[in-house]
Amino acid sequence: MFLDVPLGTILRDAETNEVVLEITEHGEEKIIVEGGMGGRGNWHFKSPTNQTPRYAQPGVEGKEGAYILELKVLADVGLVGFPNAGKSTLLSVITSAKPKIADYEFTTLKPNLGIVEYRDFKSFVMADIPGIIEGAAEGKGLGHYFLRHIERNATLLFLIPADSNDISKEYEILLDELRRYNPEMLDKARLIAISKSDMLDEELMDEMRVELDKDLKNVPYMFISSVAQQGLTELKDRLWAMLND
Ligand SMILES: Nc1nc2c(ncn2[C@@H]2O[C@H](COP(=O)(O)OP(=O)(O)OP(=O)(O)O)[C@@H](O)[C@H]2O)c(=O)[nH]1
Ligand SMILES: [Mg+2]
Repeated sequence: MFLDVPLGTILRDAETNEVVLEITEHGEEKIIVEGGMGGRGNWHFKSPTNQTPRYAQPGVEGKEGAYILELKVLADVGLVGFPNAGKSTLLSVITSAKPKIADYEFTTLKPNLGIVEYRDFKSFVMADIPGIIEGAAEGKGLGHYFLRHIERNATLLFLIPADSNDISKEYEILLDELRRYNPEMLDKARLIAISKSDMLDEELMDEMRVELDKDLKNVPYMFISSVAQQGLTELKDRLWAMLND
């Protein structure tokens, strides 16, 4: 029997709970329990001197086993942004999570998790946390309380709205708050998504690119819109690539 499983599936022995194997490559095939072998009937043993042999060879029994298939989440993404940046909206569009969304700050008061279902059964978890503001280190806004929820994430996705007065400054403030919380947060891979880009036209985007290339230096950024569903596939591709780097 063949069983198709998603990448990242691990197989545990149901009795010992030990991990027996893990599917780490696309298209990988593993034999879990070997099937039996057919026997040989008596006509196999027919010979000139024995036309009606009474001897036959029995087959070999197949093996049996009980296993548990478990999907190991390979890695995940934490969303970082000011209140109202569109974090929960993004989560609601690329996962089946249904977080509260509203046009005011601090809509999200507790973290939300969603699974981004990705092509070929790939998936990763995305965490949406309350917005961070300047001075969070001193306890402003919801402070640093929720940063621990993204402390273990492999990758950080910074969400900065297209109508921000100064995108690179907003990014620096967020980065500084993370640094003050725990300098190790800066060791994580980062991507900036400029949200609500449906408010921009191509010309404006081109102008912004010139500025952003200069100010953001080597931090990768891209334009997305959750509402207009723009750039979301590319976003998932890039996050996936970062997670697997
Ligand atoms: N035009 C436009 N508006 C958006 C987009 N994404 C979100 N918004 C709007 O931005 C507002 C805030 O969205 P939320 O997703 O609640 O923002 P948030 O970052 O989760 O906010 P907090 O939970 O308060 O930190 C809502 O009015 C959304 O409808 C987008 O792609 N385009
Ligand atoms: Mg929110």
